[in-house]
Amino acid sequence: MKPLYIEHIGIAVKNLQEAIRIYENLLGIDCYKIEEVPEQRVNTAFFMVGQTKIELLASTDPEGPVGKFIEKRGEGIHHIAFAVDSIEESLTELKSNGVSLIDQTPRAGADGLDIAFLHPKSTGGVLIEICEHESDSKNNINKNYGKI
Ligand code: CMX
Repeated sequence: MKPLYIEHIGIAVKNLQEAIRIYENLLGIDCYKIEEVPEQRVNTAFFMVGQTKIELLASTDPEGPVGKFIEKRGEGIHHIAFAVDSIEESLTELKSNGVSLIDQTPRAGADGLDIAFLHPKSTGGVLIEICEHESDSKNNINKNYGKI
């Protein structure tokens, strides 16, 4: 895969409103979005720090991925997300390099992104997400070139 930049860092929290207050106080910037992602059983809150976001994740279900994570490991960094120009190509390449994929194909994630997760068992114990912005995507660049 060719990472373009760190798109976001996901942080598991118990109480979203409390964590938003902590991060607003810490960073001196406002949370720009709160979004529920029902398929992932989380509520999320976003802060923009340069080109990278901080994504706070609060579980809506103790049996969801973040609920289980907090039960086992407590609050803290949950995942790191790299922006790539093509998720499909990255997944194919990662798979052929022996990386274990949680998502075999891209799916819709929070904040309008297409995303896919890689299994922490094959990434040194860190849950990695790859994601694609329309503006970064190869297809989009090609489309734009086509218009010039
Ligand atoms: N980072 C590192 N390791 C993690 C982890 C994480 N975030 N979450 C779980 N693990 C580890 C566990 O500690 C456990 O390790 P041990 O076997 O050494 O104890 C192992 O992975 C298996 O964990 P588990 O509790 O049995 O959980 P599951 O196997 O049911 O699921 C995982 C683990 C990563 C496959 C699952 O959480 C998943 O599919 N995650 C991707 C989706 C996700 O995280 N969504 C929430 C964020 C959504 C968003 O950003 O919008």
